[in-house]
Amino acid sequence: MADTLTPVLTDNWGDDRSWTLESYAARGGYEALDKAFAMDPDAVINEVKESGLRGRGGAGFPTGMKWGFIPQDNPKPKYLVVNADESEPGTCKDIPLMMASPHTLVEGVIISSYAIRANKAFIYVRGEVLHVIRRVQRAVQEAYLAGHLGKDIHGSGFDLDVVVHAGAGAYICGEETALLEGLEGRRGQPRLRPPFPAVAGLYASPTVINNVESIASVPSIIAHGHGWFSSMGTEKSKGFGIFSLSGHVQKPGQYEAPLGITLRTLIELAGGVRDGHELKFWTPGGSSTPLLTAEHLDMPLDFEGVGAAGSMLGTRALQIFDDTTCVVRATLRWTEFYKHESCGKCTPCREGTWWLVQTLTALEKGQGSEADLDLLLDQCDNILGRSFCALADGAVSPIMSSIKYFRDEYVAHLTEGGCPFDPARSTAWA
Ligand code: L3W
Repeated sequence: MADTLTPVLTDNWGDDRSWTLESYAARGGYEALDKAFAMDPDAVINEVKESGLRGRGGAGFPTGMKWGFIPQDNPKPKYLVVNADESEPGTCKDIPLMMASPHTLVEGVIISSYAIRANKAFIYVRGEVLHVIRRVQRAVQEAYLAGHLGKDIHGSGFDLDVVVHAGAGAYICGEETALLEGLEGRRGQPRLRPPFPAVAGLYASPTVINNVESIASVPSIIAHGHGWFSSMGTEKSKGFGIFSLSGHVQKPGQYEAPLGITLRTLIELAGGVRDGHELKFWTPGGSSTPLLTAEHLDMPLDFEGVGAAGSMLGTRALQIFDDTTCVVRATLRWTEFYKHESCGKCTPCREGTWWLVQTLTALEKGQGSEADLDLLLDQCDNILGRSFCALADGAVSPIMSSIKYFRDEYVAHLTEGGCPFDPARSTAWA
């Protein structure tokens, strides 16, 4: 069983003071950087392209291809921005990674900036997690003092400055263009795309924005070669990823494994579902990815496998719910989150998420009729694909999928005039 895990990013998490430069260097930290500096920047981009690494922030866009979009004939400065605004409900991989091994991220930032010829990089960290911001800042400071950042790094002639930026605690700033607005000092609201940030991003300059885990994967790819990385995973979803199991499993936590592993295996590794209970539903990549059920336990957790089941791999935030959970109540909780976090820029999302909460609240209380279920689906239909960014698409995901798989449970709320789950037994009521 143990060999189903592939600890690379998580390998040093148990080390004594793993977050220090001393500890990171003792394991060969910053050696991949010299290997990268010995290569032409385009060769580094090519190595990442060949590895098959796809964005680990949810969308799975090919990382090397994104780097290749940066127009090198554009005289403007180029920027690298790390999206460390992890806020998707259930997603808990980037924050532990930055806490346990911030230097993996910093080394990845330097190699990635070198590849795209950026001399300034920003790490945009979610505002609420002060302890993480301090830890990353400290690692950046250590890297400067050791000559891994600043002018003429390792005698390569390459200069890089890194700024750790604290967000102000808005979920929307995980959306890349809203993040850029925030970084430029404006209210975090998404921009129209195209132009994509690769062409006109931060200060209208070519900008690569990647998730923490994507950037942190780069040093290992450079150190071991693209063939090593692409030998793991599946045909179109290469490599490994951090799967975060939360909720009703015996041992919640981060499990690093090749893409394509199944939830059945991961739940076994996590000690199983709580004693005496069974899996009822789960999210493959946080609450923005449609819910799945026990019938999907053996589906490969890669971009294609989860997509074929009508959901998305997303951030691999596997939230596990057992048979004590009321799916209607869980869905209402998520919907309230999206309503609260809607930035208000576009009407379908601003007004739509409000209406979703009204309709769902009534249904959860057992008020109304079955026609309200169809009204709810109609509201979803009027939001899906009609909003400015993916936030509202995410908001309708748990609703549409929970009705698809658990319509009977919604109806039971109506016929019983309230939640059929015993509040004392259901952790969803806590
Ligand atoms: C240049 C083109 N660049 C696409 C780039 C684009 C972006 C990346 C992916 O949303 C998803 C969302 C969440 N030229 C390009 C191009 N790009 N075409 O590729 O773009 P896209 O639009 O496919 O996705 P996105 O806007 O990055 C991300 C889902 O991930 N998600 C994420 C949740 C996590 C958080 C959080 O915790 N902060 O938000 C979970 O499933 O719903 O669908 O870089 O520029 N022609």
